[in-house]
Amino acid sequence: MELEIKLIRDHCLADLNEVEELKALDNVRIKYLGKKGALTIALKGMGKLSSEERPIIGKLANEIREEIEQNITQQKQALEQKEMEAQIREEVIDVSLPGKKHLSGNLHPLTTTINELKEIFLGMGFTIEEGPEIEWTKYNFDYLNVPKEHSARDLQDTFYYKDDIVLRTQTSPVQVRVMQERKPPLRMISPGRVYRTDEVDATHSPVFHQMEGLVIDKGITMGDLKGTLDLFAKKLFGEQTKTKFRPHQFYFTEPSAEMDVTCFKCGGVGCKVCSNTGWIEVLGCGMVHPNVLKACGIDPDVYSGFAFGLGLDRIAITKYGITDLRLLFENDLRFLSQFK
Ligand code: 2U9
Repeated sequence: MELEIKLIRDHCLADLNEVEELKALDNVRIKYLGKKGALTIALKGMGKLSSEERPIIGKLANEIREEIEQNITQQKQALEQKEMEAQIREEVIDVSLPGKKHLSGNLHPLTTTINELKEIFLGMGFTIEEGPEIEWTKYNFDYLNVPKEHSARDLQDTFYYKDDIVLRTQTSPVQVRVMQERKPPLRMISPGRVYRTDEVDATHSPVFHQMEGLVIDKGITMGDLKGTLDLFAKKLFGEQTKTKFRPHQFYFTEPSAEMDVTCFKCGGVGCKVCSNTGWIEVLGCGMVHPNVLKACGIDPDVYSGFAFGLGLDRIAITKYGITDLRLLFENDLRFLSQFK
C-alpha cells in the first residue's frame, strides 16, 4: 500500500507538471483526490491493513494528500497569474491609437420635417391622429363626397386590393374616422404614408407622405382657415413669410383654395427654387363640405370646419433643396448622412 500510494503521488505530480491551464488542473485534482480519485480509491483499502500499518499509512497518505493539494494551490495561483498577464497583454489599450469611429445614424429628412410640422400644430392645440393605410373605399372616397365616377377612383390612380378596399390615396379617411367616433370641437392633424399609382420620377413616387389637418367647431370661418395656415407658414418658413390663397376645387371642401408662401430662398424676389415667381405652392385647403359633415354624423347647420392637406415629401425637398424625390427613398448613406 505504501508503494502504491507513493506511485500515485508520483503520477499525480507528473500530471501536474503537464498542466497548462486551470481547467486541466481541476481535472488532475479530481483524477487523484476526487470521490473516485486514485488516492481516494487506494485508501479505501486501509481497512485491510494491520493495526500497526494503519497509522503509518494514514500519516503517509495525509502527507501525500497535503503535498498534492499544496502543489495544486501553487499551480492554480501561477496559472491565474499567467492568465491575468495574458489578459492584460491582450487588453492593453494603446491610447495613442485613434478611437473607432462609431457611425451614428441621424433622422431622415422626412422624419425631421414631419416632427417640425407636428411641433407647430401641437403648439396650436391640435391632436395627432393615425389610421389604417389599407382602407375601405367608403372612407377613402364615399364619405369624402368623391363622386362615384370620379377618375381618382380609377385603377390608374388608386391601388385596389378588392373592389371596396384600397391603399389610401390621402390621409383624409383618418379624419373621417375621428369625426365619426368623436364629436366636435375637433382640431387634429393626420400625417402618414399614402399611395397613388404614379410612375417613379424626380417629383413623383407611388408611395409618398402627406399631412392633413381638420378643425370642426361652431362658427369656424374661412378667416380661421387663413389665420391658422398663415401662422403655420410663418412658423415653418420664417416670421417674414407671407401667404396668399388662390381659388381651387376639391370634392371634400367648399370653397377650396391653394395656399402659396413667399419663397424662403429669395424672400419673394424670384429665384430657381420658386422658378422666379417669388411664391411656392405649399398646400390645398378649404371649408369642409356639408356633405362630408353629414356623412360623418355632424350637423352642418350647427358646426362648420376647415381642412387642409400638404405633400410632406414636397415640403422636405423644397426646404432642403433636394432636387430628386427618389433620393428620399433610395437609402443612399452618402445622401442621408448629410442631414446629421
Ligand atoms: C375631411 C374633410 C376635408 C383635406 C384636404 C387638400 C385640401 C389637399 C393635397 C395636398 C398635396 C393632396 O398630397 S397632395 O397632392 N390635399 O390639397 N386636402 S383639403 O380635406 C379634408 C380632409 C378630411 C374629413
